Amino acid sequence: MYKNIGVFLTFVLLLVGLLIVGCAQKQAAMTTATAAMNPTQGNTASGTVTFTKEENGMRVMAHFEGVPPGDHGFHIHEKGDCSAPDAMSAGGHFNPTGMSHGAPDSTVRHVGDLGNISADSSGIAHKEFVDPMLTFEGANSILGKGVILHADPDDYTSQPTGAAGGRISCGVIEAPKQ
Ligand SMILES: [Cu+2]
Ligand SMILES: [Zn+2]
Repeated sequence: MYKNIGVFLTFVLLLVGLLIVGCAQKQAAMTTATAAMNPTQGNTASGTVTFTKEENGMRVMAHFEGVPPGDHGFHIHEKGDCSAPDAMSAGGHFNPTGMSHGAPDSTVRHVGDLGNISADSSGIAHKEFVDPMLTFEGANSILGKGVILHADPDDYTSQPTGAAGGRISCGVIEAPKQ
């Protein structure tokens, strides 16, 4: 009898161990996601935005072409839906914490407020930075959300959008296919 309990306990411990290893592998796999950005109707801005989890936040690498020269508001929006010709289907700024709109380096901001991206005279826009608020887990998870590049600069002040104007490019944040 005593011997059987020993065997049983060993078996249970083995199962628990396997579960822990399995969960850890799932967590480790979720370190990167990508949004393929397509122009909205009447626009030409296309590109790729890659999100990579780091110790102090999320590294964001954005690359666009076909962008009118100058600054353009750049946000994560609440819906991963680019189906409308003007991308209004992506909804408002991603704001799970119920804050006001602001600059990316402000403590008062939407989680989705990623500031501006500047395009050069040939229409190329590139920006790489680490954002402390973005995550792939919990209520603040950006997975499945939309990414929008706007026609105008984000002034970091006007509510609730930063007065960034129309939406010239839209994409959905997706985990890589396994
Ligand atoms: Cu926006
Ligand atoms: Zn905002």
